[in-house]
Amino acid sequence: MARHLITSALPYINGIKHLGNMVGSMLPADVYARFLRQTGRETLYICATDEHGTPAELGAKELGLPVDTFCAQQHDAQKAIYQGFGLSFDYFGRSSSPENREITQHFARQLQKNGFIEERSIRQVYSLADGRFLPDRYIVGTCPHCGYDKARGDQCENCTRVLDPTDLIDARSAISGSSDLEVRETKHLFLLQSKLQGEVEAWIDEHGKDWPVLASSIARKWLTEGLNDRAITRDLEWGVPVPADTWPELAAEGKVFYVWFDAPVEYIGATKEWAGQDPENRDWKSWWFEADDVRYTQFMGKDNVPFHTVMFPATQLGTREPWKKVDYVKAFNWLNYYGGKFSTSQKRGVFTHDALEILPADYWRYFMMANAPESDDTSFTWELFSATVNKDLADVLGNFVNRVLSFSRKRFGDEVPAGLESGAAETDLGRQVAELLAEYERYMEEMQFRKAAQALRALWSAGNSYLEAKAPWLEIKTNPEGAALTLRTAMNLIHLYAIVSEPFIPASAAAMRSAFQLADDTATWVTSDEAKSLTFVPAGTPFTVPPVLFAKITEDDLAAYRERFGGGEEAGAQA
Ligand code: B3M
Ligand code: ZN
Repeated sequence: MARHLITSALPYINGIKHLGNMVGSMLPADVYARFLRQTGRETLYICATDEHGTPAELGAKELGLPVDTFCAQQHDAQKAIYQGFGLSFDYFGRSSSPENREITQHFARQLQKNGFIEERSIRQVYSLADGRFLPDRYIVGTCPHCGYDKARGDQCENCTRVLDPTDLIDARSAISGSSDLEVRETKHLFLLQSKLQGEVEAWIDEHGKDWPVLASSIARKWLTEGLNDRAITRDLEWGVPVPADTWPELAAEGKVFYVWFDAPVEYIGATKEWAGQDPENRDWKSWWFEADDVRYTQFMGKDNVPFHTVMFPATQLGTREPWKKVDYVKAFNWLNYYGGKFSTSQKRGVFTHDALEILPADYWRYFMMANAPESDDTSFTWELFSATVNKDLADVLGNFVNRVLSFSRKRFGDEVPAGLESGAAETDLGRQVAELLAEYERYMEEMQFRKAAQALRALWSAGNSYLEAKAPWLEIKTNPEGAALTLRTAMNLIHLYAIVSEPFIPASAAAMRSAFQLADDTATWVTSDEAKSLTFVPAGTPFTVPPVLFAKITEDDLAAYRERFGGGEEAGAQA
């Protein structure tokens, strides 16, 4: 059986991420990783902070901190938030680690040895006001392709095109705002991607066949436009240094690798960091080198697709070593805020630390996955968020759990009641549950998360319909044994929900599961037999009634959130 390697795009170190970042990378990766583990697949989920490059230097500058201190603090802050969201990384590393430095330098040496790196003199933007070169994000201006006026020197976040700082129209320094710029000569390393174009094309032809359209179309667009040789070094303080054994002159000038050169390598670097914590039992290389038994799935927003489907594979191919390449690229569109963009720089939208301060992680996890921007951009609005929470989580699931357990305790005490043998209604319910579960599993297997969330919700609804039809609160008057059967069956559903809902709402799932003091409750998934018979939790099992699982969001809450974060009109006007 294949081992599963999962990575989600590495969040940049500068600043707390917003919900749009979360839903496009880490959260779906976590949901999938949890599902794979629960269904018995060996799984390694790796992520890390992406720490190099201009964003880190600019972020540190803003706070007046040395860049390494800044990164250490930001890493800890992000890590705590992801823990709060229940993200089940096997390891959350740092691209500034010695492991990543070593592997990145190894990659560069291999590429050099194989003739894919060349030293070139180039003309670079130099800011007289700032007394330095302005690579990548140190320079902003208007995108020559789409006209977006806040395009950065390395990429236009509006049209996702990769740019060169000299492409920008009306360029200015991001540090001082000065447009007193001139172009100067300096030497840099170039990755000769043009030489690898054919190989990358062949690789995508073979391996990209079953990728979602979003990923494969972006990859193809890039290839059609032609792979350009790209500078992979920068004049920055903070980064993986160019190794002196191979390029003494550039190393002496203090050049470092471009952040997008070392960031994907950190997937491997972080795996090595993980292994270093328990060297007897963990082998990083077996996941990455000649790892034919590994199925590797990447999660990312659409702006990151070119780097993962074209540039990094080109780098890997160019090493002429058997590094594991991605098998499946799950890409996401944008989650918008009222139709406008979430924006870190403009601090618009809901940020992950604020989200956790307001409500428990499961509310956000469920909402985001149920509305994941898979086939199109989707929008976060407070109205949709509260409607989803109130309906799906509070009414459909939470209310079912609470109603069943408290009613049963009131009428039959602290143990699951015995009552009649299952009848026709239970057989029907079992069949329906087994079908929905199979559907849910299929969508999860295919990483169709919105559909999976719908199937999960349908499973929860099936319980409600059963309960409404049997109406144990009436049944108890004329047929107490029948009511006991209904409640016992409903409690079995709760236990089943606890297991299968875990990928989406892990904390609530744990609360539901621990309601039952079952002697041997180690099952990680539900078999179809268990789903059909709904007798896994036997009569006599002690149970407790957990506190309300999901509180409803009131009109007052809603007003307060709109006030605090800005509602529709304001965001729409800015968009
Ligand atoms: N840090 C870009 C981003 O946060 C970048 C991803 C790196 S993945 C190797 O959008
Ligand atoms: Zn553009």
